[in-house]
This record gives sequence, structure tokens and C-alpha cells, in this order.
Amino acid sequence: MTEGLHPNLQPMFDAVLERNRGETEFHQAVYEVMLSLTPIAGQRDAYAQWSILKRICEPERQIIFRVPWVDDQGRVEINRGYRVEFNSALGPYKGGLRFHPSVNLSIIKFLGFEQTFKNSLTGMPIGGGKGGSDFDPKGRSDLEIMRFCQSFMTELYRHIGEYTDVPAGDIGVGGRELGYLFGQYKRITNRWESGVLTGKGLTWGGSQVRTEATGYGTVFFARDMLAEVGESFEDRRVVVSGAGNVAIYAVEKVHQLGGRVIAVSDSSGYVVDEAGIDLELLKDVKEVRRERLSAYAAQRTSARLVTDGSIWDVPCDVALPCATQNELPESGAKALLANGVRLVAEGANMPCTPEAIAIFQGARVLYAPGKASNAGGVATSALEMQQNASRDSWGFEETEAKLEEIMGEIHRTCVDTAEQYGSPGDYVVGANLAGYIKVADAMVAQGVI
Ligand code: NDP
Ligand code: 2IT
Repeated sequence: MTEGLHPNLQPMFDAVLERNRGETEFHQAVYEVMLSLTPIAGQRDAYAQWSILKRICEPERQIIFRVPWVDDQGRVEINRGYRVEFNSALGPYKGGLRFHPSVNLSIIKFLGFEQTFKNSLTGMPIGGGKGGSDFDPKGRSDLEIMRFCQSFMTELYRHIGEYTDVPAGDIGVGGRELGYLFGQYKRITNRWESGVLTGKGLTWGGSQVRTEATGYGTVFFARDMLAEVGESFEDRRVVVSGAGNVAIYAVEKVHQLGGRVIAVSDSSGYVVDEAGIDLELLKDVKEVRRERLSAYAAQRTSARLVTDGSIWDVPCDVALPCATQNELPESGAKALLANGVRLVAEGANMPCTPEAIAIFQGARVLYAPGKASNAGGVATSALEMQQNASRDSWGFEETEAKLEEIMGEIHRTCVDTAEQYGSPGDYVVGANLAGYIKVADAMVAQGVI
């Protein structure tokens, strides 16, 4: 994973490998950004030189803590909590919390690194951070989830704040968990500090459209990519991986725009539904009942459940990976290509491996990296912070219009930046360079801190 790096950047990447041994996801995220810095690696010393890049690859602060809690049988359980405050050049640290058994420092660091450039692209005043725990919410009762969240916040509260660090949701952390987390923060601090977390409920400081924002934003971005080449979602066959927050609202927006989603997945397999995914049933199974996709297939005659294959084998025009990192490897990219895929836009963070990305780009498939296409979630979080700061709340349509406008601006920034640096149509170069330059400029202005 070092091919193609500019000779000026190679030693910097080697130093990141050396300094962060074994953190493969973090290496991958850094590699992808460094690869895109080629056009400035020889010219813009202030950015590419060790001083900025070295600092940008080193989180400002990394917090790891014990999370003790008691399960329903009265047993003491121990999990590990993380918050990596990556970069505050543009604003308070901002980024989600992930609860999943696979969580480790490498995963939280890659997510915090990506978040820094994503947040820069949104145009909002937010820095980058990420956190979470190796806690597995699957099969846990509401009371166990509450006790875990309360214990997690009992340590986290001292590190966060409206002007310091503002967490939100990610895998395994949605409205229920954010409620328990906010309640405990409020109790410990005795402050109604609504701007300390985003993704809150609508009656207690949340924003309209935050739930829908990542999925909707990804589809707005993909629509703009198609429009750039004179195409649209109308009658397109679409495959969306995942069946969580991002995936569900990506499906909803694709259907609103005239496309047809014919497959979704979860950790137990995928369903193919040629009649088009039934959104109400999907929401009921995954959001309300918190069941597996087998429950969807059982209730729908047009659907079949596949538990031993890859969702990327399902022929489609548009693929939206919305589950997790590295879920779309080289084999998936080859299968999509063989079936004539036209566009791939990432709803998840780093779902495509570098090998898969190279295949899409080599075949001139339209491809958008997550830090551009999934930025709608955090952008709407920043809108939630704006509403909290002004003690205001906006309507659904007004907020969705703002999201659509922000995604349009990110798209335009990517296209223009790619063109400016000699790689027209390359959304990876456009997103990484535009995101990086803004953060680097702010860091130069603020001195060596
Ligand atoms: P959810 O927990 O709501 O949903 C995640 C979905 O992906 C679930 O269907 C889950 O399956 C599936 N999944 C997760 N991990 C795996 C795995 N290792 N193997 C197979 N399937 C898996 O999370 P979100 O929808 O919020 O997040 C999805 C992705 O989008 C993540 O990469 C996240 O970082 C990214 N993202 C999220 C944003 C947000 O606002 N929430 C914003 C921007 C990016 P199951 O149902 O079986 O658990
Ligand atoms: O990856 C992401 O952008 C998120 N999980 C959303 C972060 C946020 O602060 O809204």
C-alpha cells in the first residue's frame, strides 16, 4: 500500500507507518489522502513539508478509558472507551461515536482523520474527532444500553463541550443512545448545554433532517455527479449496502428521485427485492423491531435472502456502500464493473479498499469518496449546533434545502479543485486536496501548536 506516492511524501508515509504500528485502517486513510497530495507535493512546500503533514497525521489528543457497567444478570462488564480529538484548526472537534465490537484505536483514528477533511469540505466551522467503544449493543436490553451509555458518559463528559468537542452518532449509536448520553451529561454537569451533542431528539434540541441527512446527502451528491455528465437517477437500478441509519435514508431519497433500490444488506446477509425495497417494512424491521433482514424477507414475497454471497454481485447502475469500512474489496469492484456499474458513491466511511477505488477510476466509473459524499450528516449536525446556539429550530423543508445546497457546494468544490490541479472528474483528488488545503492554511495561520 505505498505505490504511487510522490517521492517527497514517501518518507512521511513511512514515518506514519513506523509511528503507528499495526494500525492498518489508519495507514489506509493516510495513504489515500497522501496519494491525492501529489499535485502540491513538489510545489507548495508549506503544505507538503513535514511540519504540516506531520502534525496533521498526529491527533491533538487521544483519550482511552475504562467503561464498567452491570448487565441484566448483575455481572460486571468492562469495555474500552475512546475519544480521539484529531484536529481543531477549523473549530471544536466534531464527529460521531461508534459502538461496535470491532472498534479499536486504529479504527477511531482513521475515522477522526477522515472526519477532519470531511468537516473542512462542509464549509462549516468544525474540527475533526471520533470516539466510541468496543461495546456490542446486539442482543442487549434497553436497560443495559442505558447503563452502558451512562457509564461511558461519566468519563467522557469531562472532555467534551459546546466549544470543545461535540460528539454525535455513528454505527451502533442512534437516537436512543444519544438520549441516554445527553441525559447523563446534563445530570453530571447540571447544565442544559444542548450544543454538546448532535443527533438529539426533536423535542429536546435536535434538528429536523439530522436523522435523514447522511443518506439523503449521499444521494444528493450522487445525483449531482450524474447531472454533471447529463444523467439522472430516473429508472436506475440501485444497490445500497447496510440497513442502518445511512442506508435507510439513502433508499428513501433514491426512491424520491425516481430510482429503484433492489438490494440492501446487514451483518447477516443481503436481500434482493426486484419489486423495489419496501421502505416502511425496512424501517419497521431495522429501526423499530431491531431485527435482521431475514424478517424483511419473511414478510415480502418478492424478496429473497442471501446469506453466503456478496451484495456487489447484484447487477446495478449505481452502488451506494453504506455499511462499514472495507466492505467493498477488489472482488466486489470487479463484479460491479462486469455488470456495468455507472456510479459508486460512499455513504459509509472508507467502504471501498484502495484496490477497488483503482478499478473504478481505471474504468472511468464515477466514484465519490465518503469524505465528500457522506458529509451531509455532519453538515446537518453543524446546522443543529447553529440552531442550538441561537435557541432556534427550523422546519423540515428549510433544513433539507440547506442540506441540499451544502451538498451542491461540496460537489462543486470537488469538481473545481480536481480541474484546477489537472485531474478533471477525479472526485478523490478534488475532495482530498480541497479538504486538506483549508485545514493546512488554518494550521499555518495559527502557528506551531
Ligand atoms: P448503523 O449502526 O445505523 O448501521 C450500520 C449498518 O451496517 C447495519 O445494517 C449493520 O448491520 C451494517 N454493518 C455494520 N458493521 C458491519 C460489518 N462489520 N459487517 C457487515 N455489516 C455491517 O450505522 P450508520 O448507518 O450510522 O453508519 C453506516 C456507515 O456510515 C458507517 O461507516 C459510518 O461511519 C458512516 N457514516 C455515518 C454517519 C451518520 O450520520 N450516522 C455519517 C457519515 C458516515 P446490522 O444491522 O446487522 O448491525
Ligand atoms: O462519520 C460521520 O460523519 C458521522 N458519523 C457524523 C458525525 C457528526 O458529528 O454528525
